[in-house]
Amino acid sequence: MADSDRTEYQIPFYYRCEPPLPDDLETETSIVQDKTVKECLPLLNEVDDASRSPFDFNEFGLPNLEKEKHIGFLHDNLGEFPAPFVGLDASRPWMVYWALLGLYLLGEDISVFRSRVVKTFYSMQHPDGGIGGGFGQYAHLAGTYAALLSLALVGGEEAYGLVDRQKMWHWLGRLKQADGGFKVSEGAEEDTRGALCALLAISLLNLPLSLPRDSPARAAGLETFRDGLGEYLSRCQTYEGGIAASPGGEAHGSYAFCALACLCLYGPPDRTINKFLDVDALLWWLSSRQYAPEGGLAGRTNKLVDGCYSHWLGSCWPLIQAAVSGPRDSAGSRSLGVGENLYSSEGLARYILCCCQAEEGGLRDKPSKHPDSYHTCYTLCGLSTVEHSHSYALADNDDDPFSSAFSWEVSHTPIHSEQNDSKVFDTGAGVKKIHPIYTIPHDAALAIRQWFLMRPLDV
Ligand code: FPP
Ligand code: K
Repeated sequence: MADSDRTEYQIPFYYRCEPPLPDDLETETSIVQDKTVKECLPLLNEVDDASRSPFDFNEFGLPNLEKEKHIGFLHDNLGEFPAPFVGLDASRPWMVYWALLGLYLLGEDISVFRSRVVKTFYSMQHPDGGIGGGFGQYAHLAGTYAALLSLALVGGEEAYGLVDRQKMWHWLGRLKQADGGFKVSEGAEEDTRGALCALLAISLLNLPLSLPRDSPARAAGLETFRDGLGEYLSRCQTYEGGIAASPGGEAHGSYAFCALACLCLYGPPDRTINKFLDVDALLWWLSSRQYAPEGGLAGRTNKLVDGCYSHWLGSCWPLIQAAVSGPRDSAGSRSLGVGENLYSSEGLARYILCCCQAEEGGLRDKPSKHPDSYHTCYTLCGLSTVEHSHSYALADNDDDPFSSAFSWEVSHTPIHSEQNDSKVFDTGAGVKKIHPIYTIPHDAALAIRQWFLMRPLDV
C-alpha cells in the first residue's frame, strides 16, 4: 500500500511521546515510571509500524479488540489449574466471576455455565452463614461478593435458591461494627471492601435492613445496617482526597470504587456522595490517577498504571459524574453536556487496547506482565465504561431504599475525539454494557433482586 493511501489517524500528541516536563531527580519510583513509559510508547504508536496492516486499526489509531483470542483465554481459565496455583484456592469465587463476566462482556452466552456454577458454589457456603473460597473455608465478604455476582450472572432459581439468606443476614449482623463499618470476616479487618460487599449482599438478596437482635453493633445503639456507614466512609477519605481501606490509611483506587459504589447503594449518589465526601478533593485525586502518554490509570500517588484500575478507578467516573450531574430528567440538574467527560476516556481506551492485549490472548496489567483473568475482566469493564454513559433516576415513591441503585440506565452521550472535535470517539471494541454499581448486566442484578423481593425473609 502506498504511503498516500494511509489514513490520517486521529491521535493526540500527548499519547505519542515522552512527557514534556521530565523531572531530573532519579529515584526508585522515577526509574520504574520511565521503564513503564518506554514499554508503552512503541505500542501506543504501533499504527506507524509499516509491517502492520492499516486494517488492524480504526480511524483513531486503535488496534482491534482481539475478541476470539480473549474468549479462548477466559475459557481456559475456567478449566483446571496446575498444582502451583494452590495459593489461589481461596479466590475460587473470584476466578469464576472474572471469567464469566469477561466472557459476558465479549458477547458470549454464559447461561450455559449455570449448572457448573451452582455445583461449584454449593459447597462453599459456611454452616454459620456467608460464603468462603471452598468447602470448609471461613466465610469472607470478598468471596461472598464474587459468589453472589457469579450466581446472578448465570441466573435461575437453582442459583438464587442456593443461598441461605437467614444465616447470611445473621452473619452480616456479626460483621457490622459499632463505628458503622463492616469487617470482611469474623475476627478479620474492617474496611471499605466490607462496606460495599455487605450492602451489595443485602440489596441483591433483599435482606432486612434492620440489624438482627444478636448483632453486637446493637449494643452500641445501631439499629440498621446503614447506621453510621456514611460517616464511616467519610472517615476513609484521606488528606489527598482519595479513599483508603480504613480511616488513616493510604488513598487507593480499589477502595475509592468500594466507597463510591457503597454510597450509591446507600442512596441516590447526588445525595450520598455529596453528603459524605469532599467531592472537589475526590475529583482532584481521581483526575491525578490518569497518566500520559500511557493513558491508563494508576492506583495511588507515585505508582504505575495497571490495567485493573480501568475498573477500580475507571468505574468511579460514572458514579461521581452522576453525583455531580444529579438524576436524569430532573429540572435544573447540572447534567454533563455532550462531549463533556471528567476524565479522558479516550486515553483509557488507548491504554487498554494498545498496551494491555497479550498476543496469545487475555489482557494484562502492563506490557511487561502476563495476562490473567483478573486483568482481562477489569480491562474489559474499563472499555465498557468508556463505551457507555450511565444515569440514574429518583423514584416517585421512595419506600424502597435501593430504588436509585436499580434505576441506572445507559444513556447515549457521545464523546468527542480529543484530536478532532468534529468526530465522535469510538473504540471499535463493542463491549457489552454493565451495571455501574453491581458490575454485572443490569437485567442480571434486577432478576436476582426481584426473585428475592417476592420471597421476603421471615425474621
Ligand atoms: C495494592 O496492590 C492493592 C490494594 C492495596 C487493594 C486491592 C483491593 C482490591 C483489588 C479491591 C477489592 C474489592 C472488593 C469489592 C472486595 P499493589 O501495591 O500491588 O498495587 P499498586 O502498586 O498499584 O498500588
Ligand atoms: K463513559
